[in-house]
Amino acid sequence: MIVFITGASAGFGAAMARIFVRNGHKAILAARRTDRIAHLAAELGDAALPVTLDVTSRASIDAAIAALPEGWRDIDVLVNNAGLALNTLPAHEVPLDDWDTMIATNCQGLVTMTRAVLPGMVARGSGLVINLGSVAGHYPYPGGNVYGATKAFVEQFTLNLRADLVGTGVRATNLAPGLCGGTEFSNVRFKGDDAAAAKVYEGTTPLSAEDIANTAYWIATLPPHVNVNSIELMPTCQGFSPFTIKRS
Ligand code: NDP
Ligand code: 8X3
Repeated sequence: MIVFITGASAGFGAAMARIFVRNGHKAILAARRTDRIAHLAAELGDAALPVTLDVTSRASIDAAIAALPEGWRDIDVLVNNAGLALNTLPAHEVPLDDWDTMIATNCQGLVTMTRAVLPGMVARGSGLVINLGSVAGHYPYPGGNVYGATKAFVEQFTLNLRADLVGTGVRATNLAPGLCGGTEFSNVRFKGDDAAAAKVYEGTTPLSAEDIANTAYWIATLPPHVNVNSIELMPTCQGFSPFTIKRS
């Protein structure tokens, strides 16, 4: 299989690249930080191809796809993993730029990548798009505002892809993890405040990037007649909140 992974420079994406390559597949490692994907490609050898890519730029996506060398163009699996949360401030205080960046990356970037890769899959009569959703797209929490909304978008877009793709042989999955540690996610969300990021995981055994990579690998290696529409994972230590009731 040829697997195109966005956000392969860290976290889930890097872990996915490792598991696919170690199991004999080829991985295209896409992200903005060229040095990070080059380093990972050096670790993984000839079966990994680093591609500098900013998913928020349609020109960057088009150029990256057009420049894929012979032997790397027939993408079997697209993992739309690049994404981020910024901030946990309430809706009336959070900088609008943070919302714009999340929408540009998690929604606009994801659909643009999908639109670029999908025609080839449909023409070949096979393929799989795995989109990284989140529990934040299923359950609201304070400060989740636009981040959660982008992930709800990801899930509905994935289901609507399924509606369009029935009969084409192309599959689509929304992969929605809960609390997951050991990635840069919270450092990005708290804008480099490592203490605040670490606090998120204090006293927990969160999911790991390897848990998510193993799940993506399992989805991708199911028989072609099986489509996982949506799958949600949480660490055992995570649960649900009761409704908030503000009493006077
Ligand atoms: P990380 O911050 O560790 O990795 C995010 C990746 O996205 C990086 O490789 C980053 O690469 C890439 N990225 C960000 N913006 C862009 C962009 N504009 N263009 C290309 N690549 C970009 O996060 P995780 O691995 O934890 O998260 C991966 C995905 O999973 C995200 O979509 C996240 O929302 C989702 N998720 C995470 C959870 C968690 O708790 N960790 C739980 C549920 C879902 P670079 O900066 O080099 O471009
Ligand atoms: C990441 C999980 O709970 O931090 O998508 O929103 S959470």
